[in-house]
Amino acid sequence: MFAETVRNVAIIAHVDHGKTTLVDQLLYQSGMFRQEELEKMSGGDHSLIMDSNPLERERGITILSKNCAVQYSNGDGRRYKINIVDTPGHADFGGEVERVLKMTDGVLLVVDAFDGPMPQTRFVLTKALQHGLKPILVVNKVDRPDSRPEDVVNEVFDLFVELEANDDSLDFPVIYASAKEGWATMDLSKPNRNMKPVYEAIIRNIPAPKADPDKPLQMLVTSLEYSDYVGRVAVGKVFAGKLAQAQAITVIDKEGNHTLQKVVQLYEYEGIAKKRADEVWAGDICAVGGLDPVDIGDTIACPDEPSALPIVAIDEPTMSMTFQANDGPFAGRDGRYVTSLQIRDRLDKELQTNVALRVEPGRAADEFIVSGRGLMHLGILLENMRREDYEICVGKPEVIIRMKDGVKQEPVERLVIECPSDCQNAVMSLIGTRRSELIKMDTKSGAGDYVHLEFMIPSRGLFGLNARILTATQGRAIMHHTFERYEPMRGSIPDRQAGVMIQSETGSVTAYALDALYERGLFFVRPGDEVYEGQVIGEHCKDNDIVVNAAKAKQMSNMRTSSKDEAARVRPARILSLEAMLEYIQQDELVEVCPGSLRMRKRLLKEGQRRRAERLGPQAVLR
Ligand SMILES: Nc1nc2c(ncn2[C@@H]2O[C@H](COP(=O)(O)OP(=O)(O)OP(=O)(O)O)[C@@H](O)[C@H]2O)c(=O)[nH]1
Ligand SMILES: [Mg+2]
Repeated sequence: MFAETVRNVAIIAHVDHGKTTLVDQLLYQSGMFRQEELEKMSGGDHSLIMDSNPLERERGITILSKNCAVQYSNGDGRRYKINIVDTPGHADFGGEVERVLKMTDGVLLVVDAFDGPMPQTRFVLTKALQHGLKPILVVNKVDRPDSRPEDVVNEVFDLFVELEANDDSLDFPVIYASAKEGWATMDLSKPNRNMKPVYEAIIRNIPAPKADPDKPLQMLVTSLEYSDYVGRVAVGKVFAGKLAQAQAITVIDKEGNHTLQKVVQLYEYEGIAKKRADEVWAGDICAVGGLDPVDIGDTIACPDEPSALPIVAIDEPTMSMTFQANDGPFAGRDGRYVTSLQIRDRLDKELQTNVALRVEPGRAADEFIVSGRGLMHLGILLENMRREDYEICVGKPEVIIRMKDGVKQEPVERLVIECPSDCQNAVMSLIGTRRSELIKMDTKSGAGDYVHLEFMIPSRGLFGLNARILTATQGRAIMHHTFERYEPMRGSIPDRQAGVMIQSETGSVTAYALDALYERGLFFVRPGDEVYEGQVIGEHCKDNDIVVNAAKAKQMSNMRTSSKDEAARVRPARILSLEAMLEYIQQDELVEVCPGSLRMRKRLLKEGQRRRAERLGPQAVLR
């Protein structure tokens, strides 16, 4: 039977533990491609093949989960098709991981041989166990000089026990690998030169899909892609029956509505590409183009005997922010699409495939409330819009509060911080003010004097924390957090403590002016930068906002004085990333996101307006 020669496997892990590098190696070593082809696909600059979109390459992270497939012949002469799903490791995309797991029958749980299990390892493993998926542990990066593979295996085992895995799962096979160097072994004392043990372990340990080709067609849509030619492309596994090109099908949505449609394009995966297929059999993963309507969680069924598969839960957003047209004085200088109508169209298009995103009208006509799974999720959308020549102003991200049984609830996250033990006090005092509780404190075995701290903390408490922890520990601490659950609202958490410096007039920043303001604080701008009235140009060293003029030119005089401009004291500007800016701003401020620039500004640009708003109360400040 066809399904017996198919394996569907997802690669899951905490961020950066090497999932995509591993998938790339599995593609490289499958023998399906010539070396030049692979080099071309990776963009020729040592990028990962599977991180194919420009933002993924720039940031070195996976944003979208992706399918690929390799052929593998094992010793018994059978040829297998292994469908591999690479998943994103960042916590904001956890919901996507959970969904794509529905396509698979097993997982490779990749864990860094130094880090050991981290918060997202726990999250994705919980989901895999809940779905009854067979795990294989891949201890990756064993080439690292500080690697501690045996300890890591024990830690993962403890995690399985803590998550109440059954005996069968507890018996997980272990592979030691260096995805980067392209080798894997089941036994560290027996070095190996290729990835063969990984293919073999998949075929041996991951069950063939339970799929009956003789039953009526059922395919579950687990992700969506978008093509300019055919619109939405539905991706998922065929659980029963088979699908053929041009076949009539019934799409059953989550409410149980049926629509009769036709398969316009049918694809299966081959390598990293989608290949046109005449037929796709139960057990395989495929993509269907030309359906409308179609959505995640829908079942594609046979019109004669349509029956729906269990629905796929979609994560509710936990964070929202307002998007509005750029109404600052530099609007339209940089981007091509600036009107609120253009922004709305772009958001509508995003909603086609970005399933965890919500868009609602805002308080004002040109304002939208955009909600998502976290700062990274919304930040990536903004980054993509910048690249496509949009200009947008966005407000301070807010966590989404829910009411449950008459009680206000807020998102709470599991936060892990690892740092040398001499930093521990600094970390604890920063976290202490943020309504968190310490749930675990360990020394990290086999890793010098590192400590491992785990907290539960309201998502609100995470704003701006990363930057402060890095400063307090001179960059020696690492921190990761993952959404855990909604809990009754905890007390207030201090806002940004410092005030800001607000520019008083439009102009170009001078070294002379920065020198005169040297004692006042830090600057986000450099000499020569164009600034405008109402722009936030620096951080005040005190807790109140002040209006300054960083564009003040030196008075011209005939006399040569001691050349102060040449000796101007200018500290290096503090250049914040988009996400750092979003964490930095307060409610009366906006981040202006343009293709070539990022600025922070007051919502109300004129000092008079701000004063009036202050008198009338905070609501007036929010227009
Ligand atoms: N030393 C070493 N580094 C590795 C190994 N595998 C991956 N890396 C490095 O780890 C970093 C992250 O690798 P990725 O493959 O992008 O990790 P990922 O798990 O796909 O990351 P996300 O998709 O963003 O969650 C890259 O800099 C890799 O070069 C390995 O076996 N050894
Ligand atoms: Mg990746």
